[in-house]
Amino acid sequence: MKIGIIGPAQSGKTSIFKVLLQSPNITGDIGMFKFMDSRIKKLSDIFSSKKKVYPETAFLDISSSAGFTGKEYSKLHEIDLFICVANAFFSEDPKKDLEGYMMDIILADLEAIQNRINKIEKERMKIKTDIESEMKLLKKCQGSLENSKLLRNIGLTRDELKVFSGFSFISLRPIIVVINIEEGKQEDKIKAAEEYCASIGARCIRFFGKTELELLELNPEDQDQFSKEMGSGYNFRENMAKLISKELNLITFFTAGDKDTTGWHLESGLPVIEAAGKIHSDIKRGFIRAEVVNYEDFIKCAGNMQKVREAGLLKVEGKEYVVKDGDMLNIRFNI
Ligand SMILES: Nc1nc2c(ncn2[C@@H]2O[C@H](COP(=O)(O)OP(=O)(O)OP(=O)(O)O)[C@@H](O)[C@H]2O)c(=O)[nH]1
Ligand SMILES: [Mg+2]
Repeated sequence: MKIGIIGPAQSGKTSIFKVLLQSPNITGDIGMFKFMDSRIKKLSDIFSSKKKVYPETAFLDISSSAGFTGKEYSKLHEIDLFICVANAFFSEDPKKDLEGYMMDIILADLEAIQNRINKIEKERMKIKTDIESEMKLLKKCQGSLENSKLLRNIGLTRDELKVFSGFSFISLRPIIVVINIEEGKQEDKIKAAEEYCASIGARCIRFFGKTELELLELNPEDQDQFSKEMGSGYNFRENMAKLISKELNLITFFTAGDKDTTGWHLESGLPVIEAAGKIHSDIKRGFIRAEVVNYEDFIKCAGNMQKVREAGLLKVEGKEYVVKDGDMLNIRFNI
């Protein structure tokens, strides 16, 4: 899984990259993002775990400020989700900037569609796949893009999406907009940008770029203090992690013990046998049963397994059980 940071020039892409990776001095354009999850810290305290392990994903700082040329565009194929940064600390009109940038995305996708249409028309005889239905779909998408609609908002079916699996259309991927702001500034402009995001179906989040960058140089306690000052609920990295999980349809399950507490990502809706496979292929192969308690129930029982059992909240499940967000798994296996 890969996430790419895009956005207009000087909007704060690299700043966000540094903050999300907690690396003020990072020089390259790729790094691993840890999905901060306060539940992991809590569990690790309860279990006196020696190590805390967060789910991770690769992040790319993409310098796309000059638009998307053919070569850059094809590189985007590997990106699962885009984070688009809007400058609201300096720009006169962040909403207009965003609209302009979305237009760049739409134009890049239109060009890719046009190229595919041209190719099909030129090589009609040589192409073995069902070109008529692909052509129909391409024309439908072309029309939507010409009406400034992002492809992800036009209700493509699962089968239609399959046809496009080999393409890089940017507007088909989820986009989270980060509005880079400074305290007490431009509230009306920020609101306008947020309303625009809602109108295109993109979730957005506020980011105090300058302050966050300064905080990066401080120690974790000072960072926590800042989060508290910003009011409950402001924790950029954790909120970002939640938004990304939502957009990518990921849940987090946990394994916890004295060695480590680990958070694992799993696609929502999958059975516990797949979760077992994430932990280790041997555990999947030798799966017998899973003992499951959800984090919320565990905490309600004061983190005491005995109480969890007495309250009947420890479930024994077979391999078909669909894992829920926050499930703590203890998988019995035999190989
Ligand atoms: N005042 C203020 N400055 C910021 C903020 N965020 C970023 N900057 C500054 O704006 C400049 C650009 O930030 P970057 O993070 O490098 O932006 P970028 O989008 O990566 O820029 P390019 O890669 O050149 O397109 C830097 O000098 C930052 O220090 C902010 O929230 N407030
Ligand atoms: Mg940059």
